[in-house]
Amino acid sequence: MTLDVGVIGVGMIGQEHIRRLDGGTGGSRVVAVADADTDRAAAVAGGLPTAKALPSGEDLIAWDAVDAVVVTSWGPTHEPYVLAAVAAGKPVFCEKPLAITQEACGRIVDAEVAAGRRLVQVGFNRRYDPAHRALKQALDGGAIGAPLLVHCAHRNASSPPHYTRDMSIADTAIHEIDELRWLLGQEIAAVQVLTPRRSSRGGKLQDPLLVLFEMADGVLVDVEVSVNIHYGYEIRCEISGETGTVELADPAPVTIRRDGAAAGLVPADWRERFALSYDIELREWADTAAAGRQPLGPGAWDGFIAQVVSDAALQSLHAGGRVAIALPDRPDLYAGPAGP
Ligand code: ISE
Repeated sequence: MTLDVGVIGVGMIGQEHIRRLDGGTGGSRVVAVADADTDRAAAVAGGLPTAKALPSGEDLIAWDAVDAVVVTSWGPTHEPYVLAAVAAGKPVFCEKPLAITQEACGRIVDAEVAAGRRLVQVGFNRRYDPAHRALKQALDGGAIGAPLLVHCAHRNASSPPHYTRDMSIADTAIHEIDELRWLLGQEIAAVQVLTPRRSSRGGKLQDPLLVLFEMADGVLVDVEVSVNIHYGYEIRCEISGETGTVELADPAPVTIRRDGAAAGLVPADWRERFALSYDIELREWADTAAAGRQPLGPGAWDGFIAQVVSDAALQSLHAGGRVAIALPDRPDLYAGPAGP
């Protein structure tokens, strides 16, 4: 079966996902697009062999020709579109964050529980990055014994003009929040955000940040969040265990030796570093949806928990101090092992 997909939001990541989903080796195609910028939606549709531009996201979700929905629109619009897709009984892939408040995420969880089946997948793509999967495989395989400490760095070369202080947590570190739950198989019990000396390159931003997470089993995690580090885009993660350490290898595919130096290339941005993870993520999502199966990846509950932890981190950023995190019981609909 060919999965006919509708994409809401045809900005940069939306157009990238369209290229991943339309034709190619997979069994999906894009038959509808919608965007607040209707001219841009028409232009994108015009460049696709089988796509129409619909007047709104709601119209796209309601159109019978759309089997499944991708939401890559502006964050505050995620909730209504995801709720509409769930109400329509259509699988929906929503780029992170699931919604911009934990209350909105909770409404999506409630809607899925009421529907009695999982339809929502959230775009926490690191679970699909081969390097992160190898990291988890080594840890789960007992290569270093029980994990004790984790050291992470999330480094952007620069931040866009619309980037705010809170986005360092809600838009950037939210990846580590989901990744740690998946990697360690534990919930985050507390968080504290420390504010070191500011980079002169960060303008009014508090940049960098140091985020300290306490996992439920006692593992401690430190995450450097630097969003104007200039040299490139780099994601680091090292796990220190009872008998050794395991860490993400340097991303450089090559090392250049010249002028008395040896240097590995560093990706310019997250699109370059994680292109393959997005390919794997969208392909698995589309194949699973086409087969009529529930999504295997991070779902609405993961999106909700990430938002709860993100809000706690923001509380620490704003008011200082350690913030304990109390999580509600997980609905039975979301029981079972964390996704890939
Ligand atoms: C962006 O939205 C992402 O998802 C990237 O992975 C992250 O590194 C970047 O900081 C975010 O703005």
